[in-house]
Amino acid sequence: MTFPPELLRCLVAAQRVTVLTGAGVSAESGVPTFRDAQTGLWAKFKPEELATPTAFRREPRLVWEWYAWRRQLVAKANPNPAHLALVEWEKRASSFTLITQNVDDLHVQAGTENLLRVHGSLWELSCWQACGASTWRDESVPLQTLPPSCPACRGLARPGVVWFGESLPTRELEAAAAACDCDVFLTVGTSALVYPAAGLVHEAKRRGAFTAELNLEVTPASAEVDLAIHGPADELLPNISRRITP
Ligand code: BJW
Ligand code: ZN
Repeated sequence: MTFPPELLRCLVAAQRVTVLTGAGVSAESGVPTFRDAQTGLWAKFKPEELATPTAFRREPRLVWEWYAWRRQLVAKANPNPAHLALVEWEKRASSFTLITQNVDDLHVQAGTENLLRVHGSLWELSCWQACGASTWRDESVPLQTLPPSCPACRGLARPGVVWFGESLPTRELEAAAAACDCDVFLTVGTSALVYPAAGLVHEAKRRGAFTAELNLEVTPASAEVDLAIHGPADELLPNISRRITP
């Protein structure tokens, strides 16, 4: 595998590195990407139509069944070489921020420390009634009751993820925007379709970062970045990481 020398030079010299990941990073771990064709039971639903407050208001049980199915898939998954290469990279970099859109927590499991989960987590729940209870973690598979309820008010609980039309968590979004002030911004395994996360690479470029994309396919970001490399993240990331090790 050959990498453009300009990428390797920039990576070696970079003091501040920011990486944005999407579902493609977890594909090799067996977690379906968001826009993959849904399988079996879910083939007739568009994920974009399930991941909305409107869908949940209309059919909370159906939406919870979809999340329960995904929790059971993710529970069996382990971090792959792409997640692990990012952990190694963080250890060597003077400043490293990983922004992930993934809700599978595989970066947490791999051991990344400076991690911003901008779309939440499949393993967290919150109160749909917003009774004031804070978000809680529930890693049981299967869930004890479906749909689950809020431990404080006994009303309906919701998955602790960010749906279309909802605001991203303020602290994470602000920190992600600050991390656009970097030397290298790498976007990996994301379709670059969902905002505001998809806008971060443009912001980094505007602020002078060298920008690169690693993805199996061409995305709307490909033409904007300084360098687009096509291939699987679980091969590209460990390979890059090895080449920039002193
Ligand atoms: C591989 C690979 C391998 C595969 N190796 N690569 C500006 C312009 C237009 C629209 C908007 C805008 N600003 C906001 C919007 C609206 C909306 C939006 O972006 N819509 C667009 C779709 C048009 N955004 C929102 O609503 C956001 N909220 C917001 O902006 O609030 C502000 C506001 C609030 C109230 C009023 C007014 C304003 C919220 C977005 C939340 C997204 N949530 C989801 C669901 C999370 C929960 C769940 O998982 O169920 O997040 S949607 C879904 O997409 C999920 C993902 O994190 C996200 C991104 O997907 P990702 O990771 O890119 O996955 P895929 O499947 O799309 O792509 C996989 C890629 O991997 C592919 O490219 C493959 O090629 C590649 N690949 N194998 C390398 N081995
Ligand atoms: Zn409640």
